Parts: sequence; C-alpha cells; structure tokens
Amino acid sequence: MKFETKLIHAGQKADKQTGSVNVPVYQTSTYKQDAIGRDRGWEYSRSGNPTRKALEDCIAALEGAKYGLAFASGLAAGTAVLSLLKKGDHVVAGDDLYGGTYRLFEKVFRKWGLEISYADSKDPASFKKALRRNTRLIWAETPTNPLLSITDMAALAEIAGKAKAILAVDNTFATPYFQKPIELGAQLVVHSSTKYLGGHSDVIGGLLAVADKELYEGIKFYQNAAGAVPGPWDAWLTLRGIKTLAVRMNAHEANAFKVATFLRGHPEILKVYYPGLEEHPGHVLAARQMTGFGGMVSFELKGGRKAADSFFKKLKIFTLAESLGGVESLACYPATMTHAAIPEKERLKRGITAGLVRLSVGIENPEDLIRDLARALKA
Ligand code: P1T
Repeated sequence: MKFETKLIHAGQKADKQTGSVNVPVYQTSTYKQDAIGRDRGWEYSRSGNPTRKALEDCIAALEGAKYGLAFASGLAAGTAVLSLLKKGDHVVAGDDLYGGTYRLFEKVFRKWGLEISYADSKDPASFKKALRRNTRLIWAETPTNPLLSITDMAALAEIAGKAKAILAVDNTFATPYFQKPIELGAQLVVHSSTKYLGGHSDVIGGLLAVADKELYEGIKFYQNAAGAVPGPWDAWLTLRGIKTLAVRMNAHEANAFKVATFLRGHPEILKVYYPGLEEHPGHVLAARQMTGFGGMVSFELKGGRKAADSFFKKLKIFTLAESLGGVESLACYPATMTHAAIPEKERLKRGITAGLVRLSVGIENPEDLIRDLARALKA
C-alpha cells in the first residue's frame, strides 16, 4: 500500500457489525466479559479502546514501525519514552527543541535523577562527544522547533547503535509524509499529533511509533500503568485529520516556499530559517533525508522586540498563537511563548532572540498570506 492510501485505510477497516466506513467512536470505559477471564479482546478503555487502537495501528503503518501507541498529548508521549529510563541514566538531546520538552527534561525528570545534556542539533559529532558511560537515550527533533535546524538521523542512529542507546526522533514538524526516522535507524518516533497529523487545531494528542517489541512492551506497560491516554473522540478526530495529511502537507510546503522566498529579500529581516532555501545550512541534508521541507518558517526581525510587537499587531490573517500544523496560518513569538520555559541566557545561546518570529504557514491562498506579512512588516 502506498503512503496516501495508508493515510485513509491503515488500521481502519469497515466496521464488522454495521459496515460503517469510518471507525466508530467507541465511547465506553469498559466492556462486557462473557465469563471470568473471558473477554472479547477488550476489558477497560485505559488499557485499550478500538478507536484508539485504529489510530495506533495507523501511525505504526505510516512510520513503517511495528507498533503504535497513542497518548493524551505530545508531552505525555515524550514522558512515556522517558519512563523507559531509570535514575542515573543519561540522555543526550539536541539543543534546539520545543520549550515544553526542555521543561520536561529539566523540571520533571532531572529531579528524579535523570542526567540530561545537550548537543548541537546540527552536528552529530557533538552528540558523540556528549555520550557518557550511562547514556541510554539520544533525543532529537528534526527539523527543530523553532530554528528549523536539520539533524542527521542516519549519523545519530550509528552513534546510538555503538553506544547501545535508544534513538528517539520527534517527527512532529516533518510528519511521516516528509520523513521516516525508523527507515534511517531510529527505534522510536515521537509526535505531537496536535500539529500536522491532527491538522485542524482542534485536538491535543501524542503518538509513538516503535520499531522494536521489547521497547513497545515497556512503553505499553507504562501507558496502561500511568494512564495518559486519549479519549475515543480525540483518537477519532486525529484519524480524520490524518486522512488528508498528504494533500495538506503539499499545500503547506508550497505556501511555505512562497513565504520564505518573500521574506528572504525583505529589508526589515535579518535572517530567514527555512530548510527548503538553498542557503539554509541544513538544506543538502534535508534534501537527502526528507522528501519535502515542511510548512514551518522562522525569521529574525532586525528591530528586535519592538519590531515584533508592531508586526504581530498588524497581522490580520496570521493569528498570534501557540501551536502549529493546522490549516490556518499562525504566528508565534518563541521567546515568551513556546520557548519561555528555557532561561533567557540559554535561549539566546541557542539563537532564540528577541527578534525571532515563527510562522506555521497554513493552506490559505498564498497571495493573501504574503500580503498580510508585507503589511505587517511595513515599518
Ligand atoms: O503540545 P503537545 O501535544 O503536548 O506536544 C508537545 C510538543 C512536542 N514536540 C514538538 C516538536 C512540539 O512542537 C510540541 C508542542 N509544540 C507547541 C505547542 C508549539 O507551539 O511549538
């Protein structure tokens, strides 16, 4: 089955009882058992629910993984990955990453005794250098949030393999339509399905695709034991969103190219971050490990915070908001929004400056989007 067909059919057979083409929303917490110890495959919806299972099978198929698992949010999915570790284990993470993931590492897991250090997302040698005797997990986002850096997944897989560490890749920005980390050697793929997979800014969710049975069993145990599962409606909405992923990603990318090309020549702008542009330092690598460059574009305003305030005030179509990946265009100010959990010194070191703006380019008419940006950029 080709990818576009999997989007619509993987995990989603017509309902056996009624023929319903869509997987029903199994709005139930529990299931009738026929006798002690004899259920029909379902016993309690924290442990398993058929609507959620359809979504889990779907993400596994899309990522080319053996197993899928669904969670209540992207961060709940990340927490499930970290549940594989124990006190004293070490994680190396790419230094450009979602502020909430940084917060999870620093404010939740560090105090439970995990060691965490950061490597340059753009440089596999920096990950290698950061390895310790107790490194159990390498964590990378690519493209990164918010600076759209590209991490060489095949190189990290080799480093992780030699160190006997797990490689987890957060594939939220690219989605399996544009890149498949497991094919490049990752064992785990993490998603905030709140974003492109859901696609309509109407549901919070997280997904994991897992290559290996032992890892799957560990995380599946945690999923049931800790219980941060999505309800059946959220699973259903995510499945519905996924059906149109290919057409949406093509449209997001086409618009992002136009927006990035417009921004790159603008006199108010210092720097544009879009891996599709030839001058982007990760362009060649992105072209090699991805089949498209995605819909996220960041840029740095020359005028810093003051210019940013004026820019956001004048926008009419782009909405100032957290999140990304929905059909509508959003604009975000990482320093005080998505990456506020990172201390200012760390933020600046990583390139998240007072002039940085992140755009989630939607699928509206690109002329409207560019007109909106042009107006808002007028000094
Ligand atoms: O918000 P949640 O569904 O829990 O997902 C967390 C998360 C994980 N990974 C990446 C790459 C993310 O971008 C996110 C969430 N990000 C935003 C809300 C944002 O605006 O960047």
